[in-house]
Amino acid sequence: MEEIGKTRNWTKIAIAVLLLAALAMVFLISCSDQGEEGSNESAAVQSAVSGDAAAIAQERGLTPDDITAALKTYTPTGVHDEYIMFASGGHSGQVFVIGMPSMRILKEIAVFTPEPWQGWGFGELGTMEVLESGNIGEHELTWGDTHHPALSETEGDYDGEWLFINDKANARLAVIDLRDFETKQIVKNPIALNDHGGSMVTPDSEWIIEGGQYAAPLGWGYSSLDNYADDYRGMVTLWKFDREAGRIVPEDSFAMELPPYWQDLCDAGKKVSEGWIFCNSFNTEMATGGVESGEPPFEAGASQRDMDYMHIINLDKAIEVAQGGNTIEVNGFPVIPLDTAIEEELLYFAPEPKSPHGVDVAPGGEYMVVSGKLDPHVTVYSFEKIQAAIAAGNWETDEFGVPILNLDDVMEAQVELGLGPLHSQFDNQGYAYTSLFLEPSVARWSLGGDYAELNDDPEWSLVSKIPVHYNVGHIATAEGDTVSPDGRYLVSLNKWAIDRFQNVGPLLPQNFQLIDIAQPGDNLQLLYDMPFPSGEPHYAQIIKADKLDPWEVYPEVVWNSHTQSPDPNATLIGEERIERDGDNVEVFMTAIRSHFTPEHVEIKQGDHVLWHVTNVEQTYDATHGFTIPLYNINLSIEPGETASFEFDATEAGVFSYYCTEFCSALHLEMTGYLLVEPE
Ligand code: K7E
Ligand code: CUA
Repeated sequence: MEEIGKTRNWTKIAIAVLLLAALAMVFLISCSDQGEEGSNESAAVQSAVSGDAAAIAQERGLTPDDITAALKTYTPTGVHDEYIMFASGGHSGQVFVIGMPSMRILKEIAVFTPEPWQGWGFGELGTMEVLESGNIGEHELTWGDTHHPALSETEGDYDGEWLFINDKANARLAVIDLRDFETKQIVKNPIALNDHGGSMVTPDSEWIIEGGQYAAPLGWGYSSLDNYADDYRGMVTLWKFDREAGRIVPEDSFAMELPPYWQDLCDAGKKVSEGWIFCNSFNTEMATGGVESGEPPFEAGASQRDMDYMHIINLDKAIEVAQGGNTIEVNGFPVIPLDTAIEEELLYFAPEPKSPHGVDVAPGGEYMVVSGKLDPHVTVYSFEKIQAAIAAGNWETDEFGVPILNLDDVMEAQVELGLGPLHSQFDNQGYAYTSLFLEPSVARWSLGGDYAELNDDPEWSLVSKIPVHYNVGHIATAEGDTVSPDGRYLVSLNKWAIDRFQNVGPLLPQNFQLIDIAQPGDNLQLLYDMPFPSGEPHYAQIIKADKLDPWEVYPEVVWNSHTQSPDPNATLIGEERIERDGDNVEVFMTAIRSHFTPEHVEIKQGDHVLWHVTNVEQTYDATHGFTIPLYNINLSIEPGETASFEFDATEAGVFSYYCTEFCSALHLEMTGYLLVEPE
């Protein structure tokens, strides 16, 4: 039987190869007016396809599907990817930049965790300052649990300028400048110790949403779990982003107190629902755990009720209330109290089944999609119906007095998809995609309303499913959470890899799977498996590569990348010097292939040293590194950049500093002596 199957496969391969040969012929004919070179090349393509390709496919045991997948993803040398994916790095605390469809990792962006290649957190003053601003009091934090990257948007579409990401473990938010792919700011949430529902942006990135998760007394305080309903609270924080300055402005930001349900993910309304935000929640049971004392464990206690509450927040009105000063201060940060939120009609609930996860707003803003982890459906809410229900004033309230709209009044549809639905994304063909953790697979389903005319499938129906390997969390489609999704590709961010790769010991990589979603209907193709070896990424966003316009080198040979302006301590060639003022020594150094100037720095034990290095190169990719042994100093100085560090020369000795980037044939000679004379 197997043999017959194999023969059939080979027949299919032969057909696929013939098709390719035919394609090559068409290509050859269409190129025939391009002169001899073009036609030679085409002939070469044709013979490679018809001859070698079949032999290679046979030798490697490739199926016809494998061959098309390879053709759809293979990216020749020098060819750039069409899309760029920004993936959270999970507990690496970083962000990863990945080209698509090749799935090549292009960069790790250091965010919450020191990273030596970028000289992030190894003495360079700007990086130390950013990392230190994320500390909690005296407590130095050297990692993060990055969850949800958010690209900045203009009118609901990615604009390629900024990237935001949250640290779930410590409730922090970071701002990354996409001119140089560097983290510029970390802010610590003043009222919560951890978060989850961040970061999401409003359609013009004026506000960055950071929702909470595990309720606790606001302001990092203490209260016994016996006082849970009274003292514990949920929250959502709205950070004001100043695009001009490229910074979050904490003084203009605020939070809203919420009942101690566990707020989960949020999404900003867009188009028709712009000015509102939506957060799902779970543990409306207010379970407090305690399995060790005979209480139901959280997983059971927090899953008793059939419904939790989607939080519907009138953001525009909340901004007015906060700016009007109708707030209390918690840790010096303005918070709209829950009672005020209710009185001012800022907050409503809609029931959502059951232990929900994820809330995703459709491209036009008309619908909110919520998945119930323990319910086989996605529930779709209509913004229009929500508005009508609010206007009708027909509701009950929860024990805190928050209005709960009737599910029947606000629901547009429920679509049965399968087991363990989590997160949804959208495309340009009227489809939504939802990850099914337990199956594990990704479901394609059709939207209704105005989206129905974009495909031939019946509205609000399951269209297709594709298995993924294994245990999918988030999924990301190209620009799939904007007002104009591209479709084309979907990446399934799978938590478990199990047998997909060579065993590398009990700790396995995650598995990103690239799926072709370009064809409508029951037509999804798995293209590529990419092991992800650093932390557990949760979410990713995928942007069209041509929307990004980063610098090749810094704009001027004096650049401070933290202020994004000329550095007063920059040193040009001929200006190198060592200045001494008592025990304080200041070094002004240049770096250019293949030397540092000066090459001797002679100081005394006990000196305090402030040292600036300017890379005076303006050549693309001519980065120099700089390290001094023992003192834990390591910098990356990109073309045009000035980097500074300081240290106390407590140890006497001879320290060879050198360039850590292999920058030229004489890179090993790019060195110098730091001589610290004993006291
Ligand atoms: Cu579903 Cu943190 Cu977005 Cu993980 S969350 S999967
Ligand atoms: Cu500069 Cu090696």
